[in-house]
Amino acid sequence: MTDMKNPVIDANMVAEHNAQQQADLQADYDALGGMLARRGVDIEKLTALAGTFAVAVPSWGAGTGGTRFARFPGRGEPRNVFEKMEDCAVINQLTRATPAVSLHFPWDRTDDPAALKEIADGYGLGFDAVNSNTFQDQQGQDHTYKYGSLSAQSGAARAQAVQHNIDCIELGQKLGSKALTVWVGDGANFPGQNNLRGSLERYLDSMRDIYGALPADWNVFIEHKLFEPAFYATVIADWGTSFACATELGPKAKCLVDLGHHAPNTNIEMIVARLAQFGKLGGFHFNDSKYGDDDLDSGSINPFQLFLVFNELADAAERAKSGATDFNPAYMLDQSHNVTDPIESLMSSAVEVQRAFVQAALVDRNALRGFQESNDVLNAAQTLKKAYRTDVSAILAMARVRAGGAADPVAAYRSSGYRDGAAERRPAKAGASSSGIV
Ligand code: RM4
Ligand code: MN
Ligand code: MN
Repeated sequence: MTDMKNPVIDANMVAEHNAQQQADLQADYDALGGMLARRGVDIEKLTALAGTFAVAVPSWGAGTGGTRFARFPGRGEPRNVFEKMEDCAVINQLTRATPAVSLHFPWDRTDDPAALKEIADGYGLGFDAVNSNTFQDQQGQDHTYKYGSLSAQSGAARAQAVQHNIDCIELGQKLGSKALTVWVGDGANFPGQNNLRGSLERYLDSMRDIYGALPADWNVFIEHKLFEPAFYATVIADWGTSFACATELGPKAKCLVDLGHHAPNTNIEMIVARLAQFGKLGGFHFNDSKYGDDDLDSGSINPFQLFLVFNELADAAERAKSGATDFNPAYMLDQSHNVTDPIESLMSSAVEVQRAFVQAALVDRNALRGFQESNDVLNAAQTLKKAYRTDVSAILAMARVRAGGAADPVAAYRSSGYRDGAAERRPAKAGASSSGIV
């Protein structure tokens, strides 16, 4: 983990917070350690593993989101990418699980990438995948995306969208990113609006141009989403289309799974297993959802699903290890916060994803294989449940404290008064929507 030259929250304050929690944490940790030892599990190994976990924070998550109806701005919201980085630094300082930021252009565009990189370095932050945005028109652009971008009928709109993605790659290169994530809202709202096959052919042509501009050590992640803003037929609606496109494009193209981008009840862990099996799992946008692309905090609705996703990831990692192959999907959050403090929500989500990662490591894989081979269905299911039901909170807290983070990140954040300070330093700009999705 990169270290923090410029901590945003006073390090003594974090140490004091941890000192207050120390006795309780140690007692919980020892009790859990004893229980795990009886199962033949060494708690120290799990704590060390927890310390290796990292998930990138979406810059856009630092602002308040909004819905189709309204946006209620929060206090002290970041007004530019530098302020977003400051908030992201707080998240990583306290959780020690979010050492990289995923930027979104042009929302985060800067004319001075060197300055941005320097600030990030000071906070000990790196940059994960950069995201392009051709789902809304930008000020001063020549051609509208109203009827699509990479798949638009208009060749000029397509060329403009391709160029924007190439600009994102160039900016990302200056910042040290190694991947571009492409999500397009392209699609149709009415039957007959688009030729379904023609749209995908145009999309692929555009993506070939973007793929051709990728540096040798870069990947492009294709993000699928069932619907919205296109309500009848979305061009990249599902993992099958994403997989077909990634395969067409070549080895540097992979699929990105955003947990909220599927029909309710979809077996997302199976999609993960399929993509991993065929070497096309590029990464994740973690969040949670009840109905659609709700962008709720990770683990807030269906933590068991998150665990089952990580169970597949642990299985894939084990297979990769024994086959001496690489398996390294990118982990990112993608959330929108309407009623909570974004910093608190992002910290909680990072911890929930880390929790699922550690719980998945607790699955007794040999036992599971045995129950599967002997068709002992009940015990196979119970093997997963046993890991999922284990409260690993003390492991996560201990890993944080040992890495210099906070035993309880939300409590430490609240007592730091960071939000009050931000509200003073960052008065809202009249009429500006600042950050957030709407
Ligand atoms: C989309 C998708 C993208 C994100 C935008 C803001 O639904 O999830 O990943 O960049 O929202
Ligand atoms: Mn997403
Ligand atoms: Mn989304």
